[in-house]
Amino acid sequence: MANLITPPRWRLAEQDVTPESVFWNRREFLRQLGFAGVGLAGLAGGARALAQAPHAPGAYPAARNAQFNDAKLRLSDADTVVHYNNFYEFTTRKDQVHRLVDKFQITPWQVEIGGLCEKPFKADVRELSAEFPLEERVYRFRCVEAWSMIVPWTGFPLAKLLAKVQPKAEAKFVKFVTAEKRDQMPGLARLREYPWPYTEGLRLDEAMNDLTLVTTGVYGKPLPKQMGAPVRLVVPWKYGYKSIKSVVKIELTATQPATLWETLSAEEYPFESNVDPRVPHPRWSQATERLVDTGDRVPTLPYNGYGDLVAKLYGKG
Ligand SMILES: Nc1nc2c(c(=O)[nH]1)N[C@H]1C(S)=C(S)[C@@H](COP(=O)(O)O)O[C@H]1N2
Ligand SMILES: [Mo]
Repeated sequence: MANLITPPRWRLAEQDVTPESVFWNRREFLRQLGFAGVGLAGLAGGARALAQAPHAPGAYPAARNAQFNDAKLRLSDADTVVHYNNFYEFTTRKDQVHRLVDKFQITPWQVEIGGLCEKPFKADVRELSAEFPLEERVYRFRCVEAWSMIVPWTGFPLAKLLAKVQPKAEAKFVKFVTAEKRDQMPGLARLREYPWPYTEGLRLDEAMNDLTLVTTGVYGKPLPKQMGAPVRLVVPWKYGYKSIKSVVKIELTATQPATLWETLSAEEYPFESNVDPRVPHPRWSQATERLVDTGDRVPTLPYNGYGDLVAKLYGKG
């Protein structure tokens, strides 16, 4: 099971500076918007409105919501974060994901929201998120492999999207599914035994919690492909694998959905997966974590530091 069962490697192969235009796939965004060869300064009229849409460069940076950086966390270095990725659909090598995403097509991108709800719909991701104002939130992010980072995400609460589709009373869980594009994701064929597509799930009350963020950007820009463009989830009190990337489907269900990692190893990657320093992974301690950019080792916090907002979901606090 490759990296998730291998001791993490702290030395990054690639610390060198990459031009912004490369690591943010900026040219790609412009091409998708039909602005290839046109400078942003040249946009006018209707084009300007489009540039305000959540997936356009003009929508960024969104205003920071100060409520979600009360600890005044120091942001992790952006260049390190965008080149250190887990995205097994491409490769298990964290420093190589960004090199393998060129062929990954993120426009057009339909997202389907259905299952046990009154108003299911399917829409392009830009329409879907256009009605929800974007905000920036600084969250701690803790991978089960015991590395962590502090990231300014841009997005909107999943609760708003769920309110729009109106979950039925029978809905108790939310299932999320990543795109499965065989021709564009070389990792799918290499990890043949994995139960693709990548799926994740939350209880409905977890999904409705204000912290759970539908995420379209990072560091004040649209998400780069290696970080789960055009839309991913961020669930900061749970281990990183719950924060599923490049989502195409969201489904309300009555029963707990199977997830990729739980299917592979329920003992190591259970459905709930709240960050908990007292519960070791079967093969390593979860008491501390290593910040990806500085290499500093720091204590891991219960619920990754979000107990005041989520412990109540588990009958604690
Ligand atoms: N579809 C998909 N989503 C995924 C993963 C993946 O392999 N595929 N990896 C998960 C894991 S283990 C982590 S730690 C985070 C990493 O997100 P980042 O690369 O943006 O830091 O994405 C999560 N979401
Ligand atoms: Mo992870």
